[in-house]
Amino acid sequence: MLNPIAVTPGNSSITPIVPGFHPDPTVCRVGDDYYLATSSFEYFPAVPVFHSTDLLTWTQIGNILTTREQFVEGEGRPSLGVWAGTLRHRDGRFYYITTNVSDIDSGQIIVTATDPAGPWSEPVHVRDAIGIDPDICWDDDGTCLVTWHRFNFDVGGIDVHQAPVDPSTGEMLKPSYEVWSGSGLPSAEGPHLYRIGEWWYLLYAEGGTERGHCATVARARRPEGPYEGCPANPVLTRRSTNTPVHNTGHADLVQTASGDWAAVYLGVRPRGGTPGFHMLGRETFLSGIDWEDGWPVFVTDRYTVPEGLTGFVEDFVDADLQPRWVVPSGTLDDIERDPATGVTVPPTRRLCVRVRDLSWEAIADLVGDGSFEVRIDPLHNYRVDVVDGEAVAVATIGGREQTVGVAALSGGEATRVRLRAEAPPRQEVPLGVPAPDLIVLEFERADGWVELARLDGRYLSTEVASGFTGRVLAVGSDARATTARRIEYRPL
Ligand code: 6LW
Repeated sequence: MLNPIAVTPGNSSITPIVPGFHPDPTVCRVGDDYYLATSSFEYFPAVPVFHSTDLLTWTQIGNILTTREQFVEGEGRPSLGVWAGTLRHRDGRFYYITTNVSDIDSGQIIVTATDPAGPWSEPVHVRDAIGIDPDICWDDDGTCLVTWHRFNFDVGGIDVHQAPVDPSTGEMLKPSYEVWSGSGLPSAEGPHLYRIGEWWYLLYAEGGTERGHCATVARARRPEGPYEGCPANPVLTRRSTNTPVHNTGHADLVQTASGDWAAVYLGVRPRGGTPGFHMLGRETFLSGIDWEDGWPVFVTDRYTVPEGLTGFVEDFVDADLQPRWVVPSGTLDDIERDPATGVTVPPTRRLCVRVRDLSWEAIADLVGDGSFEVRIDPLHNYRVDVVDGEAVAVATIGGREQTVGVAALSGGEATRVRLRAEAPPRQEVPLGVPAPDLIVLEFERADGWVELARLDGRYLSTEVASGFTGRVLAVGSDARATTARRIEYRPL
């Protein structure tokens, strides 16, 4: 049976608060204001940062790592780059700590700012902390503690390590020590440490970031341990449950201004049968938190999340690009903007924006020749090339490129290209595994819209392409410069 669950739109257990690929969320509160940051992998500027006053509606206010000193590009492979981090506020200053997996030997990166919209400081490196998913926290005496998922090259294992660190230099003040090795599931990672009442809590992820993902918790009287695991572990998981959101885990707690507790966590929305395909990467969800016997209890359906706030129209007339625009390699410096003609992306480059909905359409007004595509990575994408008087639909799957539709343009200076993801027709008796969605590639001619191709969306999913990211829309191509004077995106 397909999708047997009756879902209530807007329930926080099924509707993300930050849709589109925004995994590993980390959150902090300052007075009545909440700030949230997520991983961004190869994309630059890196680490989108959001603001909210109610935990439900989030506005992107910038990106944290906006220079190539803060985020060294390295080899720039898909899904490397910036992984999970921690955002905290202390004594009037925001701290953000993360790992650049493309530059793993530089250890953990700490940047600080007084305004989370930026600018953020030059990076400080904790060079002796090799591993991923760092947390930053302060002991009762003000000592800064960094806790991370250590790569133990000697035994090939992994564990959660901690060290006191001078955050202004990155120097470790004493050798690191193991604090926990998890509840026994694979990959104890994504640790966050909190001082709550008489306890120190370690909330972390386990089970790997796929269908077995979960959040687990341990507590101790001192930050270095010894820790005891929660008897109810895992405290958050959708393993083996038939719900529309899967892979839930990697959570971060926040106390609300009114004294309640909540958590942000990641999850995916697969479609197309069971176990299905997820196209948008891992997204950020919100949960209520209750406390029972001194342990956090996730109440994932506590909140009603508003939907449909993802659409935008971009005409590129502002001096600065909106923070939603990113590039998978290089910088934004050679992306030209002219209020009269729009944005021009040179050959081999892409200007990208995350897709944030399960069903959507996007229209790019291309001036002259150019390309508009939806991609999950360079080897998996569908695009329309406008070239030499024709519109050409091209599908690239596993790096193999094929032309799947061609039609003549009707002339004129600009061509509107439309990409759309729509739910496939319901199959009462599915034969084989149904498509998660259909991608329709179209362009506009004097006599109306022309459909070039209608393609199975599974090939632009994480289950096929692998990796940690999700779909983006991209302007630009390897072959030619693309000028776009307007891009419009809306959920369907
Ligand atoms: C993240 C780590 C993980 O740093 O995925 O599978 C990484 N585990 O917790 C990238 O999101």
